[in-house]
Amino acid sequence: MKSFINVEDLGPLDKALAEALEIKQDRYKYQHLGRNKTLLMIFFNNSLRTRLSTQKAAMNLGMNVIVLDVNAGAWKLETERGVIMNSDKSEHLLEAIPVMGCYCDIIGVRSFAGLKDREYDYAETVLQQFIRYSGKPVFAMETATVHPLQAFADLITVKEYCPTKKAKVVLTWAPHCRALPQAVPNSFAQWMQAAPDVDLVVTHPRGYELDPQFVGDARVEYDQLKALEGADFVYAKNWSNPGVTNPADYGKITCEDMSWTIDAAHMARTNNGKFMHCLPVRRGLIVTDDVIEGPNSIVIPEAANREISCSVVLKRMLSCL
Ligand code: AN0
Ligand code: CP
Repeated sequence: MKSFINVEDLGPLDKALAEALEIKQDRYKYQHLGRNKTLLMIFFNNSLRTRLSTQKAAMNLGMNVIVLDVNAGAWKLETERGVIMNSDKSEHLLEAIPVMGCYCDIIGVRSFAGLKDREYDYAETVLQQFIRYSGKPVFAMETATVHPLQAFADLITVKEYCPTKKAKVVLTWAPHCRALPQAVPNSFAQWMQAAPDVDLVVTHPRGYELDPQFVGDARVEYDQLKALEGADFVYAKNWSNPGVTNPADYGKITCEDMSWTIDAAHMARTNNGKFMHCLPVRRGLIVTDDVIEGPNSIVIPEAANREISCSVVLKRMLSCL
């Protein structure tokens, strides 16, 4: 595997899931693969889970790890071409990327959407430059439009908690005080649509329609309470307006309706449903304390599976070096 961005990069999902469970049984089984191999993790944005789980997965595989926080100690990077570099940005990404590629075997990139220019974000401009100019396999650690390590961990979690029957999974928008990217819901929708035995229903306020390239023909139900009926899993997430129905709204907060916050009354509609969120989560906006602390909240095992999803991805990449 040369890059990991979309669900197709992983090939058949039942095989990937079997590999994930195998690694979970014995996470050091492939320790020999990473000997004298170096992972470079590049963060343009903050992280807790991705930073720790990716580093842990790499260490399980015997790799060396270098972490670069671009905004803390590195030269400020210019990402646009054709500009006169007389601002505070000392170095251009187009030199920085091949230099970084010299020091490692695999690169992970975290670079969120700017939420100003839909075309620029949805072209995955920064990630594509890493793929093109680093000369190394590259994986997304949440980029402008995708968060595949999260979606893969989410799928592993759904399959662990509902291994036999077809699961009704509801992706629900919830309110937030800041404009957040669409990467998590995009990937979640894409992966659940591709997954075996998952019935995905998406619910959000009108105007928050996700990009069809990710959501496909998933059922969209604008009545949140109706969508939650009989759900086995409730996957809450805020996202800013994707600008699909109205391009001028891209990246904006166009709904602040607090009735979308997941509380006990929402969960009572479900089939004793499990509560999921990628974290970090803001209590009182996305979800109430009682729900996230309750017996049906599986946010911690979900986060733990980030180590497993990343182990599968790194193992696949190491096997192709
Ligand atoms: C990010 C987001 O919504 O994409 C990261 C989630 C994994 N969240 C925040 O910025 C709070
Ligand atoms: N879920 C997730 O990716 O969390 P971090 O932003 O903390 O890495």
